[in-house]
Amino acid sequence: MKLIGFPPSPYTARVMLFARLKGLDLTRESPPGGLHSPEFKAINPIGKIPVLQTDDGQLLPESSVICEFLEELHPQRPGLPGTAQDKARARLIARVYDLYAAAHSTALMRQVGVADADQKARAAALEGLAAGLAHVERHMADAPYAAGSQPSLADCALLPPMVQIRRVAAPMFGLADPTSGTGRIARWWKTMESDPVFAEFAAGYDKAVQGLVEKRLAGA
Ligand SMILES: N[C@@H](CCC(=O)N[C@@H](CS)C(=O)NCC(=O)O)C(=O)O
Repeated sequence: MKLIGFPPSPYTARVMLFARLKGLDLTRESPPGGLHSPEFKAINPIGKIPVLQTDDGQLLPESSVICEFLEELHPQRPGLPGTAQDKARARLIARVYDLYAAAHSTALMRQVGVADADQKARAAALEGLAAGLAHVERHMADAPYAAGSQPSLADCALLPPMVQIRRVAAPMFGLADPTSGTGRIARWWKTMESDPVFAEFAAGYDKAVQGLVEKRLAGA
């Protein structure tokens, strides 16, 4: 199995981290011909990464669906632990982030390196992102992991965007950093920093995000 995606993509990172949490060997490859190429359009006509390619050649887009597929294949491994309620909470955190916060974070990422960026759109994205994160926070467990006492899909969904926010929305655009202070996201972030698997992944992903930011600032 391989995952088609780019390292700075938070959705690609979600799947790579979930696979790591489950102890699965998943290699990543860039979209053949590039993201906007006819080759990649044949793989995913929606034109989005990531896409999972199974060993028998099946193609599966959408990061949450890919994670659920890996979970179905290996339910005995870590990923979605606990009761039905625990699993629902993990899924809900990922879903709420995707539905109510993700688009705003993407909008801000797209403004990096844009000299005449739309200030109204930026303000709306900052407001929307803060509101979306507050919704996420309301559904999080008190500690230590996002959905409870064990790591789950929820941590894998939240870690990449939070790394992005710490690099872009907070320092560059003035969003109140959700990982500092006393809120649930801040307490959860401390767990991410002290858990070797998540901390190592966050460091690597941060480098990928930093690389993208530098490229955009340089106008590439
Ligand atoms: N809902 C999708 C979102 C994927 C997504 O938006 N991927 C971005 C990269 S982070 C992408 O492929 N963007 C390319 C484009 O919009 O042209 C998922 O969860 O996989």
